[in-house]
This record gives sequence, C-alpha cells and structure tokens, in this order.
Amino acid sequence: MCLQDSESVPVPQETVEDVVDHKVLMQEALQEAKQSPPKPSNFCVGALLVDLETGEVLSRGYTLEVEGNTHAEQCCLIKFAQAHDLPEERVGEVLPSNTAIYTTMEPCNMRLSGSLPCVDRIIRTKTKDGAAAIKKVYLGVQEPEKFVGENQGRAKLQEHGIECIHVPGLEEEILKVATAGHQK
Ligand code: HJL
Ligand code: ZN
Repeated sequence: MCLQDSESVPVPQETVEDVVDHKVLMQEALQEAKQSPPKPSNFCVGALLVDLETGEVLSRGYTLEVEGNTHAEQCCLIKFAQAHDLPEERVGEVLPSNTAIYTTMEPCNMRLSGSLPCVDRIIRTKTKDGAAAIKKVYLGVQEPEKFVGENQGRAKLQEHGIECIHVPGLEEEILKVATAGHQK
C-alpha cells in the first residue's frame, strides 16, 4: 500500500479508555476496601466511579462508609449524588455519559438484608436522555457463594447492555480484605 492510501484510511482515535490502567484503578478500589470495618455478615468491598473519557476518578466508596448498611458501589453513587445536591436515584443526571464503576467484588444482585441490590442501583442510573450512565463494570472477583448463593448480577447487568469486565491479578488480596471480618 502506498503512503497516500494508508493516509486516507481513517484510523480510530485512541480513547482515554484504551490507556486507562485498569489494574491501577482496581488497586485504588482495593485501598478503599481496606478502610471498610470488618463484619461477619458482609464483604469489605471498595469501589470507584471513573469517567472513561478523561480517566478521572469521580467518586470513591467502601462498604459501610455512608451511614446505614451501605455497600461500596452504593456509597460511590450516594457521595457523588450528595456532592451535586441530588438523591442517589438521580445521580445519573450529573454523571458523564461514559462512566464506569470499578469494584473489588462484582455488584450484588441480592442482599440478605433485603436492601436494594447494587445491580439495580447501577441499572437505574440513567442520564437525562434515559440512557444508561454507567456503561461498564470492572470487577476484581466474583462474589463468593457465602451469603446468597451464586450471584446472577453479571448476567442481569449484561442484559441491560452494561458490560462486565474482570480485571485479573488482585484476587487473593481482594478476598483477604473482603473476608477480614469472617470467622476463619
Ligand atoms: C458488594 C459490597 C458488599 C457486598 N458486595 N459487591 N459490595 N458488602 O459492599 C454482598 C453480600 C451481602 C450480604 C448481606 N456484599 O450487606 O451478598 O447486609 O453483603 O445488605 O448478602 O447483605 P447486606
Ligand atoms: Zn451491593
């Protein structure tokens, strides 16, 4: 192919997402998880909301950070919503349209407490034009089958067009932190 030809071929622009280091972000989520108070009846999880256009971390959260029986993903959403004077269920109105959530453990689809699962919190997070604001979920480990059996969350998220991507390499430490409050 001559140079002229190759110059006329449109080359897709590298997006920030291509250069975002998923493992570094998962390590940051793990730092959040380490701040969660160990408890026998849940997992200590950490999460981040990230703008995939700029790579900016928009919000951070860990299990039980916000008052009440709160999950890491829920805390991220609540904190970003509060910073914009909105209730959690309207957070999508102020999130960038290409937001990802990084979470050390896949979002829950059922909770023993009966609270709204994080999968549903993520799915309901819509931009003003009704599109999903959270387009991708990067997860460090699947949920161990300790409290609610097999977590069907990934399938439900994917059904709603939300991609779930496993970030490998930190599983051992993530599980150690997640189960810190469990009887050995
Ligand atoms: C995720 C969290 C957290 C869990 N999972 N992804 N983030 N704690 O912050 C999942 C586990 C539930 C139990 C108990 N944990 O937490 O299944 O009391 O913690 O509502 O089912 O339910 P509650
Ligand atoms: Zn949850």
